[in-house]
Amino acid sequence: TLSPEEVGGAGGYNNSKAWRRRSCWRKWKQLSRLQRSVILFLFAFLAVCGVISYTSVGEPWKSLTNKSMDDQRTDPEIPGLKLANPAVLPAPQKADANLGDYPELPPQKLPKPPHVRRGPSNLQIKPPWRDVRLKTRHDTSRIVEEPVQADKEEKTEKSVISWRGAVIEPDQSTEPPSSKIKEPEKPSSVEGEDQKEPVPINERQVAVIEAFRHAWKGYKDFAWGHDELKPLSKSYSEWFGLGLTLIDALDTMWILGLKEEFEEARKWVANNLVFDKNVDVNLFESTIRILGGLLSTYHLSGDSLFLEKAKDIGNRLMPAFKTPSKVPYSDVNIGRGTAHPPRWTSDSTVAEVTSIQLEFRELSRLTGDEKFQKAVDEVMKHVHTLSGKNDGLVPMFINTNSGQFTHLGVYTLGARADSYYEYLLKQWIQGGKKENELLEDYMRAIEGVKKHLLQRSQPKKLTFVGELAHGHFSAKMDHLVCFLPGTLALGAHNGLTADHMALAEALIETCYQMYAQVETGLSPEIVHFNLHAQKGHKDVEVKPADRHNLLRPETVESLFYMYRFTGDKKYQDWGWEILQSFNKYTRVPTGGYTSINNVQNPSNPEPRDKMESFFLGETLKYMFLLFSDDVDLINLDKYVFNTEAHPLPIWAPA
Ligand code: DMJ
Repeated sequence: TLSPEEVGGAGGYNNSKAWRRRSCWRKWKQLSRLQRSVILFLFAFLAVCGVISYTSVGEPWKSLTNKSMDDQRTDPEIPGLKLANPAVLPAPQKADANLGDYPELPPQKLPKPPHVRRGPSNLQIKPPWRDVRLKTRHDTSRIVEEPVQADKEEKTEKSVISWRGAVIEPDQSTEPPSSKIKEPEKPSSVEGEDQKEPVPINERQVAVIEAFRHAWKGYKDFAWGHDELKPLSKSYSEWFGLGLTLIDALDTMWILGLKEEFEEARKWVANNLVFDKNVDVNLFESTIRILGGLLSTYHLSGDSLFLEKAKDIGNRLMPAFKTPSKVPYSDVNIGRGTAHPPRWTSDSTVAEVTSIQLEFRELSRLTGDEKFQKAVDEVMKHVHTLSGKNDGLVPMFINTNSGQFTHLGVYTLGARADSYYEYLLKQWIQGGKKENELLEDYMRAIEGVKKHLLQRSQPKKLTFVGELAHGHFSAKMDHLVCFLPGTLALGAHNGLTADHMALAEALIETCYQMYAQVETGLSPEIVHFNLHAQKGHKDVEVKPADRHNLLRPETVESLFYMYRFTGDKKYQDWGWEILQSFNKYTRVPTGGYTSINNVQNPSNPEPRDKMESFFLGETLKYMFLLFSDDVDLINLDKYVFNTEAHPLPIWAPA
């Protein structure tokens, strides 16, 4: 018999339902009593099972969900750690709010392939080289006064620019990529930033551009393609023979908007930068300057040339990790693929083996090749477990055979240990604030600094970080330690305790005084602080062997962070004073700047005839950023600077 649907009559759907109901009922009545009872019993049984499974399986499922949420919590249980949430500082906080909450985001525009985006004509981070005029700080106070407006701005920005960036995928983890990432990652430049009006640059930034151009002129005229300029003898020096200054300066040129200079330097990289050379390089220095410089330039420019070069040098540095302990050797022959410690020891420097992680981890993320990250993560995990620390403070040396610290008992935040502390925090930030061991070590170390190394000088009661040698405190502080206020402020901005910010404020004042109390207005390499008030004595004493200045960046670096996070103009003014002093005592008329031997003698500061690559890579870059009022000019919620001032993307929000 055909059903009504098959006949296709009008109202077939309803008819068919009635027809089905009727035929079911007929069939049911045809069943025996026993058959009907069995069927009813089965139905009842299934219903009871359903109720049981809801009550006994449903709840554990719920608690399982809660548990995994707990597991994902990033709040570490670290003594003394109070994660302030939201972060303790006013400026720029918008990226931290509701980080995971983007369900309604429209699909992100995919970044264009790197080769399409290459070149300053398509700057992702807009260079402010047009329209030079003074402008007041685009400030947080206005945002505070107009919360509604600020909220509106935030929402607009969220929907236009994913905070995660066009490239930084939400599922990026801190695990080595392994098979997860097959395709190379794209550069981090944020699409939406192209649409933003750049903040015009101000007079001080123009002065930095002028200083950079002057330095670059010297390098171009007398040292092109070589490692360092010798501006007085109008020649150059080689360290690795890899165009160190040129590579270190690439991203600075990009940020300063020097497109002609950048293009010319790019050509040199394309045609002349060859790593297949029988030359010994220092693993740390070539990682932070060359690998770091190439990676950040790749991110800013989107030019795959820089990634190719980064891969090449990264691979050539890998033999350094072939040691009995996997703690890397200090030196690698990048042509031969062999590595070795310095001639006189099998020790490596602690700061050197623990300050290459940001770069190698990023190289893994970009290439999809886990070996880089695995090698450097292993070092950190190993150091995390080592004995010989003093309340989180580490000795300066580590043996590549045994993997143990050596020369125990000496603790400093200066040379040979400095960037260990910096990279604990910065790796934690880079990885999306998930790797608790790093944070734990960082927090412990800062407590160790407070307990063992902090003192106040006389007469001005400047807070400084001294050194500890076998239980004896020394009031000696390297200029290198002046990275610390910036790092502390960065930690506080990322939600760590407010007293880190208070300490940062005290220490940056001290670092400034290391310039202000000296005759040339430039800091010596090392100072000794007076612990006892003596008539006519300043806080800062300088020994003859320590009175040189190498054009180092650390104080300017910290001034940059302090200004970004507080908006206090005094930090810009201090930086401006320092730039004047560099111009007065280190500028060489024929081009370039020189390190000097005597910061205490304004009539003859004794030029050393050397411009370090970090003057262009770091000092002038941080100056430019310090004077900028544009928080999006290398936004600190999107980028983390390596220890050579090369910005690398933060992988994922916390
Ligand atoms: C740079 O190479 C880096 O900042 C490093 O961490 C310390 N020394 C110089 C600058 O002073």
